[in-house]
Amino acid sequence: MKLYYSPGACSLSPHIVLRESGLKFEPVLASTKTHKLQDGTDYYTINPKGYVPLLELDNGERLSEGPAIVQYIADQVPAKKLAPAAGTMARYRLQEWLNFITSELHKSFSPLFNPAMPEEAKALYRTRLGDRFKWVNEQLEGKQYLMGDTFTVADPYLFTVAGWGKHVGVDISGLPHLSAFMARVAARPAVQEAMKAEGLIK
Ligand SMILES: N[C@@H](CCC(=O)N[C@@H](CS)C(=O)NCC(=O)O)C(=O)O
Repeated sequence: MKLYYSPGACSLSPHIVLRESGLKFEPVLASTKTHKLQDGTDYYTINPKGYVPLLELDNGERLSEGPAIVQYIADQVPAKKLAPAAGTMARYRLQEWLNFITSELHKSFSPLFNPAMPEEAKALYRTRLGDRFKWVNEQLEGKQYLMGDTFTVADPYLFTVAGWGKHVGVDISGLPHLSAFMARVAARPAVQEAMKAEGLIK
Protein backbone atom coordinates (compact mmCIF):
# COMPACT_ATOMS: atom_id res chain seq x y z
CA MET A 1 0.00 0.00 0.00
CA LYS A 2 1.00 3.62 -0.43
CA LEU A 3 -0.06 6.48 1.85
CA TYR A 4 0.04 9.92 0.27
CA TYR A 5 0.77 12.40 3.07
CA SER A 6 2.02 15.87 3.83
CA PRO A 7 4.06 16.49 7.02
CA GLY A 8 1.88 17.38 10.03
CA ALA A 9 -1.35 17.44 7.97
CA CYS A 10 -4.40 15.30 8.78
CA SER A 11 -2.64 12.45 6.97
CA LEU A 12 -0.60 12.01 10.17
CA SER A 13 -3.65 10.18 11.56
CA PRO A 14 -3.69 7.28 9.02
CA HIS A 15 0.12 7.36 9.05
CA ILE A 16 0.03 6.57 12.78
CA VAL A 17 -2.69 3.94 12.24
CA LEU A 18 -0.61 2.20 9.56
CA ARG A 19 2.36 2.03 11.93
CA GLU A 20 0.10 0.77 14.75
CA SER A 21 -1.27 -1.88 12.37
CA GLY A 22 2.13 -3.33 11.48
CA LEU A 23 1.05 -3.52 7.81
CA LYS A 24 3.62 -2.82 5.11
CA PHE A 25 3.22 0.54 3.39
CA GLU A 26 5.17 3.19 1.55
CA PRO A 27 4.70 6.82 2.63
CA VAL A 28 4.62 9.11 -0.43
CA LEU A 29 5.12 12.84 0.11
CA ALA A 30 2.44 14.95 -1.59
CA SER A 31 2.91 18.49 -0.32
CA THR A 32 -0.35 20.38 0.38
CA LYS A 33 1.49 23.57 -0.64
CA THR A 34 2.61 22.50 -4.11
CA HIS A 35 0.20 19.60 -4.89
CA LYS A 36 3.19 17.89 -6.49
CA LEU A 37 5.02 14.68 -5.66
CA GLN A 38 8.79 14.79 -5.22
CA ASP A 39 9.25 13.55 -8.81
CA GLY A 40 7.15 16.48 -10.08
CA THR A 41 3.95 14.48 -10.72
CA ASP A 42 0.83 16.65 -10.45
CA TYR A 43 -0.98 15.30 -7.35
CA TYR A 44 -4.38 16.16 -8.86
CA THR A 45 -3.78 13.35 -11.38
CA ILE A 46 -3.66 10.94 -8.41
CA ASN A 47 -6.38 12.50 -6.22
CA PRO A 48 -8.59 14.96 -8.13
CA LYS A 49 -9.69 16.39 -4.75
CA GLY A 50 -6.09 17.49 -4.18
CA TYR A 51 -6.30 16.35 -0.57
CA VAL A 52 -4.14 14.13 1.57
CA PRO A 53 -4.58 11.53 2.96
CA LEU A 54 -5.02 9.05 0.13
CA LEU A 55 -4.44 5.31 0.49
CA GLU A 56 -3.49 3.30 -2.57
CA LEU A 57 -4.15 -0.41 -2.13
CA ASP A 58 -1.93 -3.13 -3.58
CA ASN A 59 -4.50 -3.69 -6.38
CA GLY A 60 -4.20 -0.02 -7.37
CA GLU A 61 -7.59 1.03 -5.95
CA ARG A 62 -7.46 4.38 -4.18
CA LEU A 63 -9.37 5.29 -1.02
CA SER A 64 -9.75 8.90 0.14
CA GLU A 65 -11.28 10.55 3.25
CA GLY A 66 -9.39 10.05 6.50
CA PRO A 67 -12.23 8.49 8.55
CA ALA A 68 -12.82 5.85 5.82
CA ILE A 69 -9.10 5.16 5.39
CA VAL A 70 -8.43 4.55 9.09
CA GLN A 71 -11.40 2.17 9.39
CA TYR A 72 -10.21 0.28 6.31
CA ILE A 73 -6.75 -0.17 7.87
CA ALA A 74 -8.23 -1.22 11.23
CA ASP A 75 -10.40 -3.85 9.52
CA GLN A 76 -7.31 -5.43 7.88
CA VAL A 77 -5.89 -6.26 11.32
CA PRO A 78 -8.87 -7.07 13.60
CA ALA A 79 -6.60 -8.66 16.22
CA LYS A 80 -5.06 -5.24 16.88
CA LYS A 81 -8.49 -3.93 17.99
CA LEU A 82 -7.92 -0.54 16.36
CA ALA A 83 -11.70 -0.40 15.74
CA PRO A 84 -14.58 -2.36 17.27
CA ALA A 85 -16.16 -4.97 14.98
CA ALA A 86 -18.38 -3.61 12.20
CA GLY A 87 -22.07 -3.70 13.06
CA THR A 88 -21.59 -3.41 16.82
CA MET A 89 -22.83 -0.40 18.80
CA ALA A 90 -19.22 0.30 19.75
CA ARG A 91 -18.38 0.70 16.03
CA TYR A 92 -21.08 3.35 15.71
CA ARG A 93 -19.62 5.09 18.77
CA LEU A 94 -16.25 5.12 17.02
CA GLN A 95 -17.87 6.57 13.89
CA GLU A 96 -19.60 9.17 16.07
CA TRP A 97 -16.15 10.31 17.22
CA LEU A 98 -14.60 10.21 13.75
CA ASN A 99 -17.43 12.29 12.34
CA PHE A 100 -17.24 14.79 15.20
CA ILE A 101 -13.48 15.19 14.77
CA THR A 102 -13.72 15.60 11.00
CA SER A 103 -16.68 17.98 10.85
CA GLU A 104 -16.47 19.93 14.10
CA LEU A 105 -12.72 20.07 14.78
CA HIS A 106 -10.71 19.37 11.61
CA LYS A 107 -12.79 21.57 9.31
CA SER A 108 -12.97 24.40 11.87
CA PHE A 109 -9.16 24.52 11.80
CA SER A 110 -8.96 24.85 8.01
CA PRO A 111 -9.93 28.60 7.95
CA LEU A 112 -7.21 29.32 10.54
CA PHE A 113 -4.56 28.09 8.10
CA ASN A 114 -6.01 30.18 5.26
CA PRO A 115 -4.08 33.47 4.83
CA ALA A 116 -7.05 34.96 2.92
CA MET A 117 -9.43 34.49 5.89
CA PRO A 118 -10.10 37.82 7.69
CA GLU A 119 -8.87 38.02 11.30
CA GLU A 120 -12.43 38.63 12.67
CA ALA A 121 -13.60 35.36 11.10
CA LYS A 122 -10.57 33.53 12.50
CA ALA A 123 -11.48 34.78 15.99
CA LEU A 124 -14.92 33.16 15.64
CA TYR A 125 -13.37 29.82 14.65
CA ARG A 126 -10.94 30.01 17.59
CA THR A 127 -13.83 30.52 20.02
CA ARG A 128 -15.80 27.70 18.43
CA LEU A 129 -12.83 25.33 18.63
CA GLY A 130 -12.12 26.38 22.23
CA ASP A 131 -15.71 25.40 23.17
CA ARG A 132 -15.50 22.11 21.30
CA PHE A 133 -12.19 21.20 22.97
CA LYS A 134 -13.65 21.99 26.40
CA TRP A 135 -16.39 19.46 25.66
CA VAL A 136 -13.86 16.87 24.43
CA ASN A 137 -11.84 17.46 27.62
CA GLU A 138 -14.93 16.61 29.72
CA GLN A 139 -15.51 13.42 27.68
CA LEU A 140 -11.95 12.28 28.39
CA GLU A 141 -12.29 12.54 32.19
CA GLY A 142 -11.49 9.14 33.70
CA LYS A 143 -10.55 7.66 30.30
CA GLN A 144 -7.25 6.73 28.71
CA TYR A 145 -8.57 7.16 25.17
CA LEU A 146 -11.74 8.39 23.46
CA MET A 147 -13.34 4.93 23.51
CA GLY A 148 -12.18 4.09 27.05
CA ASP A 149 -9.11 2.01 27.88
CA THR A 150 -8.49 0.84 24.32
CA PHE A 151 -6.60 2.90 21.73
CA THR A 152 -8.64 3.14 18.52
CA VAL A 153 -8.33 4.95 15.19
CA ALA A 154 -10.23 7.95 16.61
CA ASP A 155 -7.32 8.75 18.93
CA PRO A 156 -4.60 9.62 16.39
CA TYR A 157 -7.13 11.79 14.55
CA LEU A 158 -7.91 13.82 17.68
CA PHE A 159 -4.18 13.89 18.51
CA THR A 160 -3.37 15.23 15.04
CA VAL A 161 -5.94 18.03 14.91
CA ALA A 162 -5.57 19.08 18.56
CA GLY A 163 -1.82 19.35 17.88
CA TRP A 164 -2.51 22.11 15.33
CA GLY A 165 -3.80 24.44 18.07
CA LYS A 166 -0.36 25.68 19.06
CA HIS A 167 0.30 26.90 15.49
CA VAL A 168 -2.91 28.95 15.14
CA GLY A 169 -3.70 30.32 18.61
CA VAL A 170 -6.05 27.64 19.95
CA ASP A 171 -4.67 26.96 23.43
CA ILE A 172 -5.62 23.59 24.93
CA SER A 173 -2.94 23.60 27.64
CA GLY A 174 -5.50 24.48 30.37
CA LEU A 175 -7.58 21.36 29.62
CA PRO A 176 -6.11 18.68 31.91
CA HIS A 177 -7.76 15.53 30.50
CA LEU A 178 -7.06 16.52 26.90
CA SER A 179 -3.46 17.46 27.77
CA ALA A 180 -2.94 14.09 29.48
CA PHE A 181 -4.45 12.36 26.43
CA MET A 182 -2.06 14.23 24.10
CA ALA A 183 0.94 13.13 26.19
CA ARG A 184 -0.34 9.53 26.35
CA VAL A 185 -0.81 9.28 22.59
CA ALA A 186 2.51 11.05 21.87
CA ALA A 187 4.34 8.46 23.97
CA ARG A 188 3.19 5.51 21.83
CA PRO A 189 6.08 4.07 19.77
CA ALA A 190 4.05 4.12 16.54
CA VAL A 191 3.25 7.81 17.06
CA GLN A 192 6.91 8.62 17.67
CA GLU A 193 7.88 6.69 14.52
CA ALA A 194 5.30 8.46 12.36
CA MET A 195 6.25 11.90 13.68
CA LYS A 196 9.95 11.19 13.12
CA ALA A 197 9.26 9.93 9.60
CA GLU A 198 7.39 13.17 8.82
CA GLY A 199 10.23 15.29 10.28
CA LEU A 200 7.99 16.68 13.05
CA ILE A 201 10.33 15.54 15.85
CA LYS A 202 13.95 14.38 15.94
N1 LIG B 1 -12.35 15.48 3.70
C1 LIG B 1 -10.94 15.19 3.67
C2 LIG B 1 -10.20 16.46 4.00
C3 LIG B 1 -8.71 16.28 3.96
C4 LIG B 1 -7.98 17.60 4.13
O1 LIG B 1 -8.54 18.62 4.56
N2 LIG B 1 -6.67 17.58 3.79
C5 LIG B 1 -5.87 18.77 3.84
C6 LIG B 1 -4.70 18.60 4.80
S1 LIG B 1 -5.21 18.44 6.49
C7 LIG B 1 -5.28 19.01 2.45
O2 LIG B 1 -4.87 18.07 1.79
N3 LIG B 1 -5.24 20.26 1.98
C8 LIG B 1 -4.72 20.59 0.69
C9 LIG B 1 -5.73 21.30 -0.17
O3 LIG B 1 -6.66 21.91 0.39
O4 LIG B 1 -5.58 21.27 -1.38
C10 LIG B 1 -10.59 14.09 4.67
O5 LIG B 1 -11.26 14.02 5.72
O6 LIG B 1 -9.68 13.29 4.42
